[in-house]
Amino acid sequence: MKILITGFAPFGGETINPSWEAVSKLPERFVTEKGEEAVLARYQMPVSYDRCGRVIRELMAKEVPDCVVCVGQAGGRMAVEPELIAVNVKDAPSPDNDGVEYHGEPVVAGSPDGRFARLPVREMAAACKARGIPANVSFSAGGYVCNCLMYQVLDLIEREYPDMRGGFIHVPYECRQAAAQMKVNKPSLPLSLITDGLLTCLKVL
Ligand code: PCA
Repeated sequence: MKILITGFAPFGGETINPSWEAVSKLPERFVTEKGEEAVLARYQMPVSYDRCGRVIRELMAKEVPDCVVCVGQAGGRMAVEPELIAVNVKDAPSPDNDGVEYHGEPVVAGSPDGRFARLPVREMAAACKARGIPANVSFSAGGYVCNCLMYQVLDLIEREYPDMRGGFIHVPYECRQAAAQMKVNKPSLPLSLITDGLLTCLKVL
């Protein structure tokens, strides 16, 4: 099984993004719970509403994976969170890394309001918890670039790659980020645990 996995570049004044830190530390090959050999193709995504869709479309065409798993930082969350659904809206108070803001525009005009992940999100969260890693199924990926990317992956799968699976996992700050922001008491997990959580999710595939 080939898995295309992405993490994001840093944004919002951070110098690291735990999604990319963790994705880049995942082993390139591993065996899933079902005993299947899995190989990863890893890429960093730009924090850009307008560019992320083009980049993922090119990567999906180039790699033709069995499964696409995109990962992003959700500062303030406390657990590894597979996302259940992406919504067809771009809406966030902050600009992306290109300085672009959206306030209510659709991700893909004319497409459905929401698209469900094509990943075993409940099994992923349960497998993490069984290993002692905080995890939950999340019911909202937000309205910023992560949701925008997730929606486009699922829209592409629906239209062009019916046999592909795909979805999104949000991860909390890692401890280095929380240490740098101690004034605001943000929750965080050690990078090793975030990486282990992602691998645990992937092994459920
Ligand atoms: N998190 C942001 C975008 C990039 C990232 O890592 C989000 O949750 O939308």
